[in-house]
Parts: sequence; structure tokens; C-alpha cells
Amino acid sequence: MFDVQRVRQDFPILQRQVHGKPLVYLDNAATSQKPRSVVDALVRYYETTNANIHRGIHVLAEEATAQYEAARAKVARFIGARSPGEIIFVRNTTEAINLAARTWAQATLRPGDEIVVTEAEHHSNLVPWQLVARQTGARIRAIPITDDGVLDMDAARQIIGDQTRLVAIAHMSNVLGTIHPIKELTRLAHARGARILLDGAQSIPHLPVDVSDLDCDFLAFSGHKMLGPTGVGVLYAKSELLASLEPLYGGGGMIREVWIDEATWAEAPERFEAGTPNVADVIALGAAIDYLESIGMDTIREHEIRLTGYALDALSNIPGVRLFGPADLQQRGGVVSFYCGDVHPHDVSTVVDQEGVAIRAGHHCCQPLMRRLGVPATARASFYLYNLPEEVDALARALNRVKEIFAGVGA
Ligand code: C6P
Repeated sequence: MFDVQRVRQDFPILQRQVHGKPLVYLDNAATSQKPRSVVDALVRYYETTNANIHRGIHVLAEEATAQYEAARAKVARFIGARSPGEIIFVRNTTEAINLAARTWAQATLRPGDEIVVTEAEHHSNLVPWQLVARQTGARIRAIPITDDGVLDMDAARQIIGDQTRLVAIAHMSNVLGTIHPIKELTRLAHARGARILLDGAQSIPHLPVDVSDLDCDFLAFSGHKMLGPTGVGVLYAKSELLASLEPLYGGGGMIREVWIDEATWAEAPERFEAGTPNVADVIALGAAIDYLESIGMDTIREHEIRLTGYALDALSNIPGVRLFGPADLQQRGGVVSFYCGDVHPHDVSTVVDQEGVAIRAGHHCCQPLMRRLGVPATARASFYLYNLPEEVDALARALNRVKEIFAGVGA
């Protein structure tokens, strides 16, 4: 049996109080909290090992290099990549998508080619494609979202066509929580000779994901949303794609040989990791994966399904609360966006914060989706492995407080 109370003891920050109340942290889609083992991995690295990697021939340099490469192998295994060479360390999901856009897409797309996204994408999976489309003459098309908050697959079958070169889609929406049917989209893309890039910012921390099984061509995700530190993220790409790509950044660590006026490149992944990398955070990301695996991704997913079901019930019992996203728990992750009467989500979040409950309010970097939903913003609660049903109860109580305070203005 999954013991949430036991898990909570591993997260020092959960002991804290805010506004004199116990912290209820329900903003995990923005960033997750860190277990002690991840913080310890950072401290241990700086206290015992710190050195530059792939350069020195002394003990510290060799230990640091070995730990950094062990983390790469761990990430590869965690997502089912065929080899650690398919894992490129970057700063976050945003940088990973930009790297794919600036290398693969920039070199591949021609005028009239189409990049297919969805109406629910995070700006990080829109703006990089807009920049590339501007430079290459490619066009962006979006698969609509239905009123139930899922992808319109009939439209997807129409839109993914002979002009499509890339389908770029979030595996799981950070607003609706929707988990999209990636295998089917991959089949549609590949049948047209197109590639598929998954924005895994919200899925990798919460679901078991196997890139070989999904057969996606690229996958981007962030360490900080999966119990790891900020400042480290991953671009996975199939090795056959990486082999033919030019680097984005030039400098130390990414070359084979350099002359005054030309150079040859190292193989991937080094080709895409110019300069001294974020050694400590990569190693701590390895510790985060150890922690997730010690619990089990299936267990985390089941826990979040239960908690999300509990939250949907609790919030739908509050008059005036409007919920977004699919009703089917199998089709959604632990993200619940809502609107509380006519109260602006920023006001909802402020009142809820006074009760010790941290949620997020805003457009969640998804302005096109906000337009589609017809709202300027939403309030959003998002869960992780350390959250309890009692914390959902605290949110529900705080929302009743919002209703009391704003009783005169349609709450
Ligand atoms: N969403 C949220 O509160 P970075 O910032 O690069 O680590 O992640 C960007 C990103 C990309 N795609 C999706 C689906 C995301 O959810 C995010 C981050 C946070 O929803 C911060 S805006």
C-alpha cells in the first residue's frame, strides 16, 4: 500500500507553515518540491566531488564525469531510450524545444511545409515554431480542442496531411490535464512521413512513459517538475536524427578537431552540449529519478488518478465552480483548472493562499487555449505523489471562504 505520510517525511518543505497555517502545496504543475535525497545529492556533489567534466585527468574530474554520465544513462533508461547518446541535457523543456526547432526544424522545413500543433499548447511549444516558420516559410496549423477538453481526432486526421513535416504536441495539457492519444498521433504523423515532438513537461513527472513504445521522434521535459532541481532539462531525439544535425552552439566540449577557420563535430550528445554543463543539477536529476523509481511511476499515476477523482467530486459540489478538462480520469492527469463564480482567478488564488493553500492562477502560458475556453485565466490545482485528500478538503474549504468574501459579486 502506498504510504503518502511516509513519502511526505522525505520532503522538508512540507513541514512549513504559511500565513500561520500548514502549507498545502497544490502548484506541482508549475514546479515540484524536492525530496531530501535530491537536496543531499547537490550538497554531496559540491562538498565531495566538484570538478569540470570530460576534461581533467584527476580523481575529482573522473568521478564527476562518471556521475554525470551515469545520470544520462539513468534518464535514458527511465524514458525507454535506446541509448544514452539520445539524451541531451539542456536547461528546461523550453530550451529543449528551441533546440529541436533551431537544429532539426530550421534545416528541414521549406516554404509550404506544415507544423501541426494543438489549441492547448504551452507557449514553449508554440513560439519556437513560430520563429522557425517565419524563417523557413513553413505554416502552423492547430488541431482544435472539443468542448469536453479533448483533442478533436476527426480534425486531426484532416489536418495531418501531405504537407505536414512535424506534429508538436504536449503529451499532457498543463491546463486541462488532458492526456492526448500520442500513439495514434504518432501513427498519423509517420504515415505522412512527418516527425512528432512530444512536450513531456507534464507527463514525464507523472506517468510511466516509454519513448520506444510511443515511437516519438523528440521528447522535451524539465527536471524541476519531477522532483529534480531547476536548471536542468532534457531533449531526447532518435539517434538517427541527431547523427545528421548541425550543432546550435559552438565552443568547448562539442568538437572533434578545431583549426583557425573550421572545425569538425563530436558525436551526439556532446555535439549539442557546448561549454561546461550543469553538472550538479544533472547528477541531482539522477537522484530524483532514483526517488521516483523507488515509489514506481505506476503507483504515482494511480495515486494521482484517485486524488484527481476526489478533487473533481469535491469541487463540483461547490455551487458556481466551473471545471475544465475531460471527466474521464483515464484521459487526464492530476491537474484541475476551474473558475469560481465570477471571481477573477487571481483573487481566488490570493484568498486561498491566506488559508495556506498554494494554487496557480493565470493564463498558464496558454493564451490561445484561454481564448478557446472563453476565459481570461483559470485557477489551477495540481497534484503530486505527496498530496493528500485532506489537502483537497483544505482547498474546498478555502473556496467556500472565497464564496463568502465575494458573495456580493457573483461567487
Ligand atoms: N508550465 C505551469 O505552471 P519550463 O518552464 O521550460 O520548465 O517548462 C515549460 C513548459 C512547457 N510545456 C508545458 C506543457 C508546461 O506545462 C511547461 C511549464 C508551468 O504550467 C510554468 S508556465
